[in-house]
Amino acid sequence: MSSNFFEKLIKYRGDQYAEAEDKARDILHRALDGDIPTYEELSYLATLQGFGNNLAIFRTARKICELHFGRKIFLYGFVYFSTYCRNSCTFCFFRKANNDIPRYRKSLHEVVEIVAELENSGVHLVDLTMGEDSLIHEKKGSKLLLDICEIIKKEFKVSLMVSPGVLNREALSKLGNLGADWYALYQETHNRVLFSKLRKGQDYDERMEAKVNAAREGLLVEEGILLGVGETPHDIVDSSFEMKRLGAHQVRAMGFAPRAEIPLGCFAPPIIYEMKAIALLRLTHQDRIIPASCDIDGARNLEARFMAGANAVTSLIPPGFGLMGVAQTCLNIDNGLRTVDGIKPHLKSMGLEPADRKTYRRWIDSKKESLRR
Ligand code: SAM
Ligand code: MD0
Ligand code: SF4
Repeated sequence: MSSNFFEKLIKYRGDQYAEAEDKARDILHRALDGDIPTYEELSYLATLQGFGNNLAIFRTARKICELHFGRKIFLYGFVYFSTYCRNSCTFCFFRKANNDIPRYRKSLHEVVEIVAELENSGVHLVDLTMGEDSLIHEKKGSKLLLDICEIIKKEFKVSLMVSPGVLNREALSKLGNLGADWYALYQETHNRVLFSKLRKGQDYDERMEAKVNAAREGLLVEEGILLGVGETPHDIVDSSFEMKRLGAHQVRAMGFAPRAEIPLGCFAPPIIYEMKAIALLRLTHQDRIIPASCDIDGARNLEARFMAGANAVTSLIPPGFGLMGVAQTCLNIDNGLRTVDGIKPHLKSMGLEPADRKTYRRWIDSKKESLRR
């Protein structure tokens, strides 16, 4: 699929299903009625080519998304708290082996200032993200993380996601008790061989186990995969079902963003490829949150991700605090395009709008309640 495909997709005004193969149409119609495609059916869709087929897949994914979330979008602010990391993931700018990166660790005072700014701007959630900073992952260190989270929960209304890397059960339990809402930890792939190439020296099972433990401790879990890192369409299908088995409440598919300091490679997957993965996730995770991240293309291409069934925007970063994104460390940060006001025109052009804060909080509370049952 080329970018011409995307042009054609935007301009297309005909019957959304007319050009799809009969088998695809049948699976998609059933999916619209709430039937999750089987493994065989999802594999068939994942490898299916052609404009008509993909158009039908995207349209169905968008409709399913609207059945569950209407035309409302959740907005997530992002605080990259510490850029220190003890790991060396081959796809990541923050990996330990990279000497060519400004390392910082924000103070509690700075974090509070940033969260205040994000809350005032209208985000529904703040995502406190960091490398696996030894200061946090040593025994005493996790207290620093817990203290910060406790203050955010006490002083702000905004919901809280924590993305600190692998934590032990005790730390997860404390996070759950202090009222944190989400634990985000992406496997990147559920193919163990590929995992060992991406997350070199890290334990696949330990990473999966942390997510199971987080849910047991009352935290909602976000799981995710990286695209353009050597996976096959079948790996994406496997991941969709693994993420479902885990019971993740938010699932993401994010294209690899290459840069000179990253060893993995120099190609970013085309947006259409990411759209296809997002749409497959929407078919299997119909009532879950699927983000469109500003961390891949800045504010560009958000429409494409919504079109494929995404219902949240993540990685909104306030300018002026010296914060770095993950994949795109500075793209659209200083010019304010990665803010609530910056992305509103993108929502409007699709007839979408931000959800109100109460709707988001109700969604979170109902899902957390069902974890306790
Ligand atoms: N250190 C924690 C961890 O690894 O779980 C949290 C932060 S980590 C930087 C968050 C996620 O960013 C990774 O799991 C990966 O999916 C994504 N990421 C990192 N580098 C990326 C890149 N170059 N392109 C796209 N996504 C990337
Ligand atoms: C994002 N850069 O949402 C962030 C990050 C971590 N929980 C999220 C990958 O794209
Ligand atoms: Fe560290 Fe996370 Fe980057 Fe891996 S993905 S190097 S754990 S910051």
